[in-house]
Amino acid sequence: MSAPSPRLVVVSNRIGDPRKPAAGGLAVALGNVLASRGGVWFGWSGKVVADGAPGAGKLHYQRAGAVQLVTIDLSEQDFEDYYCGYSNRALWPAFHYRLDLADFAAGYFAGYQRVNRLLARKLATLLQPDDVIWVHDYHLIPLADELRALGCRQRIGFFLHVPLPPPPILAAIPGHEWLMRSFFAYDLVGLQTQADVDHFGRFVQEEAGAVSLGDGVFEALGRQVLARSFPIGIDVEEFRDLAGSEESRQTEAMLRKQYGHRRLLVGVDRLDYSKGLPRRFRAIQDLLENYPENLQSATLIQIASPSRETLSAYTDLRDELEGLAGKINGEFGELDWLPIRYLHRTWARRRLPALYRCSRVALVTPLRDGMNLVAKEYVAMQNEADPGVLVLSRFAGAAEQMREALLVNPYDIPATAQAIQRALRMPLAERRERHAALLRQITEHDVHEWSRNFLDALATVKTRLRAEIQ
Ligand code: ADQ
Repeated sequence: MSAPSPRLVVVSNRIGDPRKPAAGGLAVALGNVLASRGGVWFGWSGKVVADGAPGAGKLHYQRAGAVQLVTIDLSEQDFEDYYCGYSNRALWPAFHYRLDLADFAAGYFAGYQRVNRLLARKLATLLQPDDVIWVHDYHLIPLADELRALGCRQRIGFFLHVPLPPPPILAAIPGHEWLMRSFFAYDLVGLQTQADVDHFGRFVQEEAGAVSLGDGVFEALGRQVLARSFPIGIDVEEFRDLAGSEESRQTEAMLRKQYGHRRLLVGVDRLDYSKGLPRRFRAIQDLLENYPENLQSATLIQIASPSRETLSAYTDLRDELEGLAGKINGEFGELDWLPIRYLHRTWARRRLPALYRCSRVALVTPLRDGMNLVAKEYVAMQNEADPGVLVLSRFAGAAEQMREALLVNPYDIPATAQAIQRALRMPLAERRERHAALLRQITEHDVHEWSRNFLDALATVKTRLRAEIQ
C-alpha cells in the first residue's frame, strides 16, 4: 500500500470556498485536491479593517469537510500598499507588459514586503513538518523566502497565473533583484507557458547570475529551483454540468428567442486593460464598415465584470468602453438592432454555458493574458455537430496550446475584423475539424491534470539544498 499523501497547504491572495457552488473552475479544482487529501487553504479574507482595530491580524477559522479555511483581514494601510499598490499598480501592469501604467511608489514596495512577512508569520504557526505548500500568484512571490527565514523546511511550490515578461521589462521593475531572488526560496516555480519559462531562465541567468543545470533547474544563491510550464485548464465536466441548471436552460431559451435570427458573438472578461476590450469594440466597428452584410445582424454580447474599481486605470477604461459602445451603437444601430450589448456586471457562472452555446463566435482578444480560461470554456460548450469558432489573441497563454483557433494580433484591428468575418462565414466542415482538435486538447489537459502534474513535480523535485536537508 502506498503511503498517504502529505497534507497540502494552499496559499492564495483570496481563497475559494469549496462549499459554494458559484466558485470558479480554479477554486473547484483546488478545493477538490484539498478535499481529497485533506488540507488547509490560507489567504486574505477580502475584509479591510481600520488600522490598529481590535482583532486586526487575528486568524479566522472555518471548516469545509476535510478542508480548513484560514483567513486574515488586512488593515487599510496594508490593503492600500500591498493589494492596490504593489500587487495591482506595479506588478500586474508590469507583468502584462504595461510599464506605462505601472506605479512603483516606495510605500507600495514596503507594504508588499510587510504583508508577505505578516502572512508568513501567521502561516508558520499552522504548519506541520511534512506539509507540502503551494503558493499562488504575483501577490505572494516573496512568501517562501519569508517562510524560510522563519526556519520552514517544507517543500514549497509557486504557480504564477499571469505572464512573466521578458528580461528587459522585468529589469525595469525597481527592486527586481530582490523579487527574482525570492523565487530561489521555492523548490518548484510553475508558469503558464513555455515562453514564460524561457523568460524566467533568461532573466535569472542574465540578472541574478544563476547557472542553468539543465532540465529547467537553475542554481543561484546556493539554492536550486526547478522552473517548468504547467498550462492551466478547466474542469470540462463541471462546466458542462452547469448547462443542465434551470438558470442555464432559461438563459438559452431567452437568447435563442431574442437572437435566433442574428449572428451572435460573445466576449466574457473581467474589465481589465489587459483584456483588449477597446480594440475588440473597434474591430466590430471595422467589421460593420467593411463587411456590410453584418449590418442588422452581427451582435456582440460583451460581459465585463467590475474589477479593481478603486484604481484609476480601471475607471478610465470603463469610461472609454462606455463611450465606444455608445458611439458604435449610435452610428450603426437601428430601432430593433444594436451591434454591441455591453453589460458591466458579473454574470452568474451558471448562465455562462448558455451564452457560449448560442454564440457563433467567441472573441478572446487580450493584449496579454497568462492563459485565459474563457477560451477553453467556450470550446467546452459548443455543439460538436455545429460548433462555433474561437477567435483567439496570439498573446493569450492559451494560444500556445490552442493552435486550431483563429489566431489574431489584437493590435491589428483590420486583421482582427477580417478574422471575425472569416469565423462568421466558416464552412461547417472546417468548424468541426478545428473544434474537434481544440476539444481534444482541453479535455486531455484539464485542470485536474494541471494540479496533479504540479503536485507530482513538487513531490519529486530534487534540489541540492533539499538533499542536504533530508
Ligand atoms: P483572469 O484574469 O480572471 O484570471 P480568465 O482566465 O479569463 O482571467 O477568467 C477566469 C474565470 O472568470 C473564468 O472561469 C471566467 O468564466 C470567469 N469570468 C470572467 N469574466 C467574467 C464575467 N464577466 N462574468 C462571470 N464570470 C467571468 C487569471 C489570469 C488568467 C488565467 C487565470 C487562471 O489573468 O490569464 O487564465 O488566472 O490561471
